[in-house]
Amino acid sequence: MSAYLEITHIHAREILDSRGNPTVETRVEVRDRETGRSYDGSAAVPSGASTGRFEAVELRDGEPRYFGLGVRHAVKNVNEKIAKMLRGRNALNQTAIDAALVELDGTDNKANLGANATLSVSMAVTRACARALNLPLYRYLGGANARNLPVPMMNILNGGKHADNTVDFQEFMIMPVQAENFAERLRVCAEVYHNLKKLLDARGLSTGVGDEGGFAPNLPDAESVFALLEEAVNAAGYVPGVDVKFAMDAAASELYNEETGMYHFPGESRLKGQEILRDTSEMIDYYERLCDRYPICSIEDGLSEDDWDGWQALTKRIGEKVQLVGDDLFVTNVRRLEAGIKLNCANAILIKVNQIGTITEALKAVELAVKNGYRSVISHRSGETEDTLIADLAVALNAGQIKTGAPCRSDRVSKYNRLLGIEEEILGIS
Ligand code: 2PG
Ligand code: MG
Repeated sequence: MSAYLEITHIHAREILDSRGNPTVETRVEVRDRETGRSYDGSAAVPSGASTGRFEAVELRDGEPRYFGLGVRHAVKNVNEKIAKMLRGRNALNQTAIDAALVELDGTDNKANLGANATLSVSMAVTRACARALNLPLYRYLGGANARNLPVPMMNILNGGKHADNTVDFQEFMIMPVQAENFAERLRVCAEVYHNLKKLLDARGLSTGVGDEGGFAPNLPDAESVFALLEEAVNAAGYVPGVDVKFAMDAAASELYNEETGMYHFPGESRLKGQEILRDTSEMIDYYERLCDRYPICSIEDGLSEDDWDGWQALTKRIGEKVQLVGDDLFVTNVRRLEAGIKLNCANAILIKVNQIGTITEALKAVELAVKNGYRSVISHRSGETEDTLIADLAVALNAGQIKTGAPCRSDRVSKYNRLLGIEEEILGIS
């Protein structure tokens, strides 16, 4: 193995994500000092819509082009400040590279350089190293022990900020918990997805899709969604609760209103013709009822990102039976996760690399979670690119679960297809 992969060139550019908004793509070139050969790695950064308040800053230009969403400043930060600092450094020392990015930024939340700038470099450095060492990314990142293909947490019905329908909770997901390998898990999910489409069509409901490729019909509430999902699972020839379990992301910070201290359900209110509000304890009761009625094994962001007391109560009430995932609550941030662990809030963390801005910091969050018996779910953002790094990351960390949307739209399917390839490699059949 080469001891020194010298960073020789870094170049970023502005590209588009799956919603047609700008994002950063970076290419890093390294030179093996022993052989003199050069290698490169590129990476593109995703972008959220239901962004947590405590996430690292995604630097946007705020200029008229692209309605303020341009990323030319972030690109410039990569091409000038970051490139200058990292040229000559050893790309194999990911920890030192990422620490240097954090230091150069100098803020708590990457507000200076932008987490989109730092992450694109951090990811591209990882990729360049894997290429240079002729290793698949999951093997480079996870070593000899990387072996577990994740169970998809597949979002087949979109709501909240990811669609224009009346469904207030953001994501309704299926988990093929019985299928024996990844290819079979993917097949089960895709079959349920197609059956759901037929059911919607038969009822005259929309089969248009939301940002993550799941359908986005107008349905009145979570019960009606889960009832429909059960039908789709049955129609596909599987048994709900045995072959397929359900998961949801309430993205409750988006529903919470600080002035009223209540969770507002605008879509449900519209379809039911009366204002529907729930306070924290009503939300907890609601989840308990949903979990009693439907085979729900995981709830993400059931309460808002500031409601630590509520999270404690929710965890106490149903945490033994149900995976409770902190997304906006933890924002892939070790400090927030530490606080949550102390308070006994949630029992799992969603890992989104762009919430924190470097690979090393995301790995540290997973490490802390594992140490404390919290599970990790590796996740995409609602705005994605063709970059498939999270598929490799899920295998590298043996995380066991991945959230990367519906089997629809290449920005989502590319991750599933990458996992199919990884599975064959690991089984030695490619
Ligand atoms: C979430 C994500 C991804 P966004 O809330 O978990 O599904 O959505 O990227 O919009 O934050
Ligand atoms: Mg979420």
